[in-house]
Amino acid sequence: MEPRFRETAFIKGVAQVAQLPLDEGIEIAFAGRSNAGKSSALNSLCGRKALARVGRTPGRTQEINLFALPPAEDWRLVDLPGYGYAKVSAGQREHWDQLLGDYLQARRCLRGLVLIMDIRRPLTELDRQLLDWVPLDRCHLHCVLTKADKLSRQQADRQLHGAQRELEAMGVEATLQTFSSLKNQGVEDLRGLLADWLNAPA
Ligand SMILES: Nc1nc2c(ncn2[C@@H]2O[C@H](COP(=O)(O)OP(=O)(O)OP(=O)(O)O)[C@@H](O)[C@H]2O)c(=O)[nH]1
Ligand SMILES: [Mg+2]
Repeated sequence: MEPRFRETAFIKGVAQVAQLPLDEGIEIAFAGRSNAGKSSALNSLCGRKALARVGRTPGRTQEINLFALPPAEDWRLVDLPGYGYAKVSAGQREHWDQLLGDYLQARRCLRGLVLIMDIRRPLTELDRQLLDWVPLDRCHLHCVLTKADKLSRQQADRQLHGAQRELEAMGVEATLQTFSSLKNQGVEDLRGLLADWLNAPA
């Protein structure tokens, strides 16, 4: 089945894993540092201007937001809360970490994680911590280096290869690509990859 990204529709936002829909079907989650460009990437992927909120204030996406992806009844895209925003209380941060960790470790229908990173600083300490939570034995990982429009083609390629080498050194198996929501670059590659994940046998 071909996913119809343009028809993606918001289901709900949850602040607790207990409020998630039944753990069935297939979910593809998007994670990344606050302000990395996660919501923008989701909007580009779905060819929509305002599916996911793009905040000028970092840390806006505070809940797990779920979206239905047709034509399957039970395919979902999941916008996870951004991490690493400094100006929040310790309690709030703890809540987000907990929510993120619980989701990643407990969710059986999680088929793949798309890690959105600013191409100028991929694989920060917090990204590495997140990778520790991802059950890589049963979940694909794809790294999207976004805001590529901020760099020359040559610089972007250098960043991509650097990140690739770092992941290899960490023993983490992942695919990578450059991306720009602003220029709509890499969108078709991302759509193709997610379609493969959705259609692969579990
Ligand atoms: N130049 C450029 N700017 C981008 C790109 N993607 C996002 N931005 C900008 O980066 C800022 C953050 O984008 P968001 O998509 O809201 O980031 P986010 O990761 O969802 O942030 P939180 O929800 O706060 O965690 C916004 O000002 C966007 O306009 C891109 O590809 N190129
Ligand atoms: Mg966001």
